[in-house]
Amino acid sequence: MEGFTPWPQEFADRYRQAGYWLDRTISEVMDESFVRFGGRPALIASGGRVFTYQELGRLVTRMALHLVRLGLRPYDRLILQMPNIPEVVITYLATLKAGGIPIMALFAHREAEISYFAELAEARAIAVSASWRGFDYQEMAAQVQAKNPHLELVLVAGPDPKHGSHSIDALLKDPLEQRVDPGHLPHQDPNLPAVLLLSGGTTGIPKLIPRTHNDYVYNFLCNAEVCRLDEHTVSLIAIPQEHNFAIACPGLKGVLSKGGCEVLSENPGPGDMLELIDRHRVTHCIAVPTMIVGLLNHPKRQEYNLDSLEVILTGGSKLNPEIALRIAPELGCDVQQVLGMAEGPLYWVRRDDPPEVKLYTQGRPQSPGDEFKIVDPATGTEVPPGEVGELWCRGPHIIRGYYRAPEHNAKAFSADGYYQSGDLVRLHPSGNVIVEGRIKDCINRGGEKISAEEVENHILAHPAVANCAYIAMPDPLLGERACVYVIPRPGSLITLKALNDFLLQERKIAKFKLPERLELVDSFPLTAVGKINKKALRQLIAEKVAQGQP
Ligand code: OOB
Repeated sequence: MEGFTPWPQEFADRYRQAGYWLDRTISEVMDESFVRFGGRPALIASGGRVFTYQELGRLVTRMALHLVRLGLRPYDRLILQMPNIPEVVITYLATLKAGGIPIMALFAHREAEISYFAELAEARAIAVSASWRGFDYQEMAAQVQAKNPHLELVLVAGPDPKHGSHSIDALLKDPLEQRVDPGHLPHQDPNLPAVLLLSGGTTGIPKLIPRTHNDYVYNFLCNAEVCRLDEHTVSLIAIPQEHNFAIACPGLKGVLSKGGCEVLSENPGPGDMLELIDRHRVTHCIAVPTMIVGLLNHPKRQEYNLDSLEVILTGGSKLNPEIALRIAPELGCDVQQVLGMAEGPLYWVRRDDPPEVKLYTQGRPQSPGDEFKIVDPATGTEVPPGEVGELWCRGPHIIRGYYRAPEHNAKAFSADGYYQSGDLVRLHPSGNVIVEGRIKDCINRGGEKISAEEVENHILAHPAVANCAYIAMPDPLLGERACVYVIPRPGSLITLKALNDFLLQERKIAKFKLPERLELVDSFPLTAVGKINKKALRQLIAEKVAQGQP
């Protein structure tokens, strides 16, 4: 497939021989579960609606047949963008079953991001929810479609489709499987991309990450083992379902592969999460660290029965040890940290690691087939054990290249195929790694990654801005928030509100990327080679924040 970098044959052979790659598609594995666990609950929606494996399987097949009937062809890309409602699960699995490739957009994305993905991947279809919390996704899809002629098919979760789009509600009520034989649905090649994930953590504009069936099936099966999932697992997903953590680490597919049940929370707030844990006897909760802080500090926490909760799986940003220490005594459950990346690497703490390892490290590779080194980023040579360096990873579920990004791939992967993560880590004597920082130019806002260059390009389009630097400032709750240093054009005035109005209304970017502080300056500190010295700016803003300066 054009734009996709496969694993070299020697590695593919090795991964197959070791039993990591099964040469099965995601749909084959899911279909097996739908039959095997038939009458058991597979999915529970926020409103309490329960889907058994059998029912979910039927709806997925039905929707897949409709997608093919509407013109989706094998390997066509479909942008998926919905909140945590059952339709997101059904449409995701149906796209795979129809032979298409879902692009896992985030619900928070707006026209700028969605248009960019549509263009880059030449998407043929988009599936959105109608309007949600005051934003009209259908209207946005129509705007994206107007600029992207290859985007032919718009599907909308909701009853009243506009602009010639199709209602997912109506499709799910039409039992096409009774008229068309599902046996004729296309079969995909397990060596080719199944899903395109979004990169969170790269330098530069966001990239698309091709995950093949072989790599992604192994990814969730391996995760399900490491996180000890089984038929009794009830897993709460309150982070966006489209995120890698929620869909495959172990996420939806890990849970379904083992016969467990996923509870989908539409709302990521701690009140809803506590209520759902109590009501559905949740055993595994997937959360970013800020959500754990929310659960711990919720004023009505004592009113809920959390006895069923065995473990909180957490990653996306660093878990503060002070918070980690409160989990067992206050929530009565275990915690399992993961350093995860959409590019594939997954470093898990193990449930039987000793307490200090569990609380203070972010884990070790999930698979025996994973290789990693900690290197000096300047030279690419390994640092002595215990010293800080960049984490480089290679393995059966780690990509060899971004989708349609040859120039970036040459920089992000070593000649021998290691993914250069941009994360700074140190090896703990236990063999686990500890995250110490990062060298990639992005902001991690409570697990939501923002590429600095992407937002800077939008900010530079403002007529009052001569130059800018978008950087992280420390925040006690989210870890980091975004701050922008701006050199205004001579004679121009700019305020944070005016800038953010421009970013939202003119540039149409996702709200979580808006800078939360604006610093006006006449010049920037520069590095020896004349680049903006962001490290110096980060130090400057950290001092101001620490001193409480407005
Ligand atoms: C997960 O994936 P992404 O792709 O959204 O973000 C990856 C980046 C990492 O490179 C690292 O900078 C940061 O997020 N990160 C962590 C972390 N887990 C991820 N930083 C510190 N401590 C951690 N535990 O975020 C992701 C993917 C799968 C599972 C879980 C998280």
